[in-house]
Amino acid sequence: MKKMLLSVAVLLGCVLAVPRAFAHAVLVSSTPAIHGTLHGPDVEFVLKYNSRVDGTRSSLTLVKVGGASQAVTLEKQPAPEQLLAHAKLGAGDYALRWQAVAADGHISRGEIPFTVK
Ligand SMILES: [Cu+2]
Repeated sequence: MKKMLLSVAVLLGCVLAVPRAFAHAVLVSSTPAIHGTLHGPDVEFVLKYNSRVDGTRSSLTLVKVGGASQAVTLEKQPAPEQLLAHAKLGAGDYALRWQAVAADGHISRGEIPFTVK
């Protein structure tokens, strides 16, 4: 309950403090899609948000299911609302954990489970 109140407060703070165009980042679409499949070994990650994200302060972590996790280096942003990275991956199940810093300074996080064939 306390945690829920806190997120409501954070959300409210965001809505009240900044114009709508600069709200914190919500993932709109991604490659891979959630529970999507990619063909390896060369894979591309593209994350699209509803608002600008700071590519220098955002981060991606790749977790192999039943294996290790590794940081993924973000490349030059193709657009202000997008994050881009590449990796070489063997077949298996993975999760891409993202942390995005929006223009209002708010951090949002999420996870994209996907499979490499
Ligand atoms: Cu925000």
